[in-house]
Amino acid sequence: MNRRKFIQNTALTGAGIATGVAAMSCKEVPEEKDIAVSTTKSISKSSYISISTWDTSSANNASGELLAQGKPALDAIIAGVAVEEANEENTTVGIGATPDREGNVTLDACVMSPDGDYGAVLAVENIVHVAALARKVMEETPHVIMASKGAEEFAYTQGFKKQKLLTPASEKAWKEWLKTSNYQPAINVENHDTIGMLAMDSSGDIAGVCTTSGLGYKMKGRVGDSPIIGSGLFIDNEVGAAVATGMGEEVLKTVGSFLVVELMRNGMSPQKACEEAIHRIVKKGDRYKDFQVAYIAMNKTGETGSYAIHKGFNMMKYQNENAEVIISDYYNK
Ligand code: SD4
Repeated sequence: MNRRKFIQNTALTGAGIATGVAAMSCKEVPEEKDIAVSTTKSISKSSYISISTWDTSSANNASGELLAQGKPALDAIIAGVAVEEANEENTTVGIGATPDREGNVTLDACVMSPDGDYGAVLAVENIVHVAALARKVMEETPHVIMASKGAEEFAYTQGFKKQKLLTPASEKAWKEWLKTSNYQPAINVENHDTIGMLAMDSSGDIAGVCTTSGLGYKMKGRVGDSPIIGSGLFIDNEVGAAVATGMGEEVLKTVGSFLVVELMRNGMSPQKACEEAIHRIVKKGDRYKDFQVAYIAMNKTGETGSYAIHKGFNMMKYQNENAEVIISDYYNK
């Protein structure tokens, strides 16, 4: 048990960033090539850490670099995920995201601050930076969730610009999809790249964010776990934080991120807590074979963990000017 296998770790200079792949298995794993994941290190008070879901290193490094400058976790994560929200190539976040089956790009996001505040926007159209908008809901309104047209109108009052989110590429892909209209979210494909990001700043305060367009070709009006407190994201600054990605319906039914944080409160490591939350889903029956769910988590001492149902999930980690790609361990071996 707890066998550690170091695969590769390459330090880059200049930008002060290193990229590497660290690997560790937390259970008996038959195949060396499948061994994965998770680093656990203690963090000192003056240290900081940012982690994010999937291959979102530009976003996570942007957050990490702000933390390195002493910026608060909340500012770092909102600026971090904004990098991907503005990236047209990412088809599950912000501009260029995959639309619903009627061709509307609708975005969901939420944020939690170290003092336990929460803000979210659901099914918003025409606004790229919905994580920043969720923060505005948290800080500038008496509410915690705003949806659809109301959220969009609120955005304009806060100075957000109206922007078309359906790009020529995402429109072309949607028109292609319409030929079959086959709704079958594929593991690690249509679920890929929603960003959940968690950060602890040099004061030891934790904040988190989740931003997504949800599942590609979803039904009009569908909202997943990502903007919902306790499911897509949960922070308790006394304990730690967790964020989810993948099939939101399943995360919602197990209130996954809250579960991970509560398990950490009861003494589990972030790694074990992510594993247990995945087990709650897979033990319901065989349907897990057709969808992906993954969690990442951190606790107050700077330990991190990640776990997925299926192979192919990564966590980005930036700590003390060192950026790593963590290949996540997974259930379905
Ligand atoms: C959702 N959980 O809307 C999101 C999708 C996702 O990576 O995370 N994709 O269900």
